[in-house]
Amino acid sequence: MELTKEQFIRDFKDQLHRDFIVKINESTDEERFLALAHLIKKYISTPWLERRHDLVEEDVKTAYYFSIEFLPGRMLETNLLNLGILDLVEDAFKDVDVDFSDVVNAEKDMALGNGGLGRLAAAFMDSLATIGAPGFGNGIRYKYGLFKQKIVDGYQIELPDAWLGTDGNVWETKKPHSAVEVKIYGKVYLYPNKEGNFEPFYEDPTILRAVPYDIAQIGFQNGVVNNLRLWDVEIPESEEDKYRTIEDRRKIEDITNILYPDDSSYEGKSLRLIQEYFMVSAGLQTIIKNYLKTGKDLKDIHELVAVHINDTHPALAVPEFMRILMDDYGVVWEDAWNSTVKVMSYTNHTILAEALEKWDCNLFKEILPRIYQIVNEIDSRYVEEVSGKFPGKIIENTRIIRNEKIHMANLSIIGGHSVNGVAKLHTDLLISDVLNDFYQIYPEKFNNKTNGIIVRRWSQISNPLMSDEIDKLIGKEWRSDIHQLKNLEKFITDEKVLNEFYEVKKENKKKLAAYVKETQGIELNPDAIFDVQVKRLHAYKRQLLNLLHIIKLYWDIKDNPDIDMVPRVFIFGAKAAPGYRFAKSVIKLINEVANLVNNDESLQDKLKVVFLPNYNVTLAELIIPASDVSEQISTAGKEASGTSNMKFMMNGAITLATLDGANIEIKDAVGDDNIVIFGMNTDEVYDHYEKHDYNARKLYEENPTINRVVNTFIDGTILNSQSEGQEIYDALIRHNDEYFLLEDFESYVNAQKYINDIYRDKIRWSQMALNNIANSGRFSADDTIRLYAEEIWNIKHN
Ligand code: GL7
Repeated sequence: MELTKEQFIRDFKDQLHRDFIVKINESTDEERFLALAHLIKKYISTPWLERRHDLVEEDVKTAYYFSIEFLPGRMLETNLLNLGILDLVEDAFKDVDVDFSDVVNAEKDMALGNGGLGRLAAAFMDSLATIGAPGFGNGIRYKYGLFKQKIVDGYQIELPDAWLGTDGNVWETKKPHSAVEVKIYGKVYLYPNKEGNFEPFYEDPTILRAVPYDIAQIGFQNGVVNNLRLWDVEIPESEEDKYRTIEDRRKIEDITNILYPDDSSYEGKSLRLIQEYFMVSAGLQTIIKNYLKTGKDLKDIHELVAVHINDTHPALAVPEFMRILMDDYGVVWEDAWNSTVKVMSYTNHTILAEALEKWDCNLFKEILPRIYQIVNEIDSRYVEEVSGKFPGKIIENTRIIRNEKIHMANLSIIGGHSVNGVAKLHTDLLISDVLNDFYQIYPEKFNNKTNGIIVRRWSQISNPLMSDEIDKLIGKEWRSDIHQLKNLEKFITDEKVLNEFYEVKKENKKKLAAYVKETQGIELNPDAIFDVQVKRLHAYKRQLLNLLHIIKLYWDIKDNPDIDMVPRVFIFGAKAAPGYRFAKSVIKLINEVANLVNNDESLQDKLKVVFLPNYNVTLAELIIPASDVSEQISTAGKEASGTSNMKFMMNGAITLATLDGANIEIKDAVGDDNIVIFGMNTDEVYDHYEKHDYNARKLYEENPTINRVVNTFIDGTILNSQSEGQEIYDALIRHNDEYFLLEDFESYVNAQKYINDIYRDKIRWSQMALNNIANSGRFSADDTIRLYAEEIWNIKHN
């Protein structure tokens, strides 16, 4: 946008005066942040306001991304960058003597998501606006975001994240006039009407008022502003009499109170099902109303509307869309179904069995009586359609209702025209294994869309030093055209350049070290290798394998204090789902091993272990630029894609990885010499499953290193963690090590030795790092979303 620094300073002062009746030099950082955010909203209000009107008026097909999670983190810098005024504002703040980073830090992290899945949804919002595509988000305005993690005595403690405070979210705008009603519970009777259709009659339903809050999604320097709509629940005025006690009211308010804190697993809680229906129903009602403003026939709605089901949580979009078309607008089943399938598309984000949503029929019927009828009908019609054409077993396996459960993935696949996985390997596994039965029926529905990241956030915003260095070498165009990063390859043998990148990394390490010193009191040596594993804590992600290796190093140094190794700092950040016992035990043990190692002077600082509490997007922005090694060590076949792996590579960290998820594509991008791969591949893992021949105890008994490392958990070396140590020992030895840590252990140790060796060769290491940066452009979410736009939604973009 066109704006001079002087004008901005005037606008900003005005805003501060008006909002807080305060002069700039007397204002607090929070006031400055809020005023700046208000000013940004003012700057974008016109394009934001016009966006939907324009789309409706010009009959432009629009995609709606339905997701139960959106995890944007902080939005101030991204918004300024996308408006094209980040530098200008930083500069202006210097002129008026305000520390810009303090203002940035006054913003709370918007954490309406658990991890990769939610972060991806937020990234796609940015990318949709950036490629100028008409794509809007639809989700829930949780009062409490993902819990805040504190570590007390080594244990995870969860604290509520009351991110809205008393004044709400500064980026949002409440739209009460766009509220809609959503019905749950009660009984539904169907009466035949004159046209021979059935009309539902609701007896004693609970009526909810869904109120939207809109958040602008600003495209990167292109004048486009899309919308993310988050729904909050209220009690409708007409129903007030029913809710006299605080407790009664709370039952309703609870619906949008909390984000379920489970990542890659789910609990069959009725409140969650209500959340899913609530956001889906409110979103679809609004979409259909908007569509009708075009004056077109409802049976052609698929020509102007695409709805994306991000994982199965919004899968109720299929029967709800049917319900609205039939019950509210009188469309006949066949036409409604024809549109529904063309409108809906679905992304699968995991193959873990425990994450596949299945709702108990009785619970489902009680909460969503009308939707239950429709799902039943979809199921019977599906069986009718495919019977005789496919073996009975395949039909049985793909039905929506089976064993008194509603299978949400099946509903999403049958009710949509597209199913995609999130990395090549993941999609291959869906096709060949997890969803193979469906693949036989609908091969044309399957496609891959490898995840991507907002490269701008993970370079320009979180790593300004590296970004400036890149500018010096290849100019600034890469900031808007990420594929130009490839031009960095020219410098791959330029020792001066390599040294400069090395120094940039070191500066970022010092910054992180200062944070660690301040918050944890642990001193880190910036010349050590910063070896980082930050992600949700999950057995399949194998933080425990990392810890086994740390314990091995501990014993190596104890045995041989003169051991020649590059000092190593292991950094962890990880939240565990509050009910996930094993994960919490791993956190406790990481912290106790950290205590052991960091307080043992005989290790002479060769080894340090840091667990950084409350890992979130904001912390990631500090950690990732400071990382040398990116740990992506999941059991092959388990991590659908991963996205932090992409963020690390683009910041010049070397990926230490199994051949899992998008790691494989990172390897393709950088070449075998610029990544360190270890462990079993997916075929080898599957082979064990088939043959049932894995024997962890044998490895434990026969390999003296493994034996010693595993025994460390139970022999009293690690203090204050007897029961957790025993639990881990049991998981590995008595329960046969479900994720094959012991089988991959040696290969991992060797890979780590290799890392140690190449790190000594500063030039070689820096070449690897630069190669990673140069080839990271292909993981831009802008490109990913372009493929969604073209191949799934059929919407236009720039
Ligand atoms: C996830 C996958 O585990 C992760 O590998 C992937 O990158 C992400 C986005 O596609 O989706 N699936 C899932 O259920 N969660 C994820 O983060 C919570």
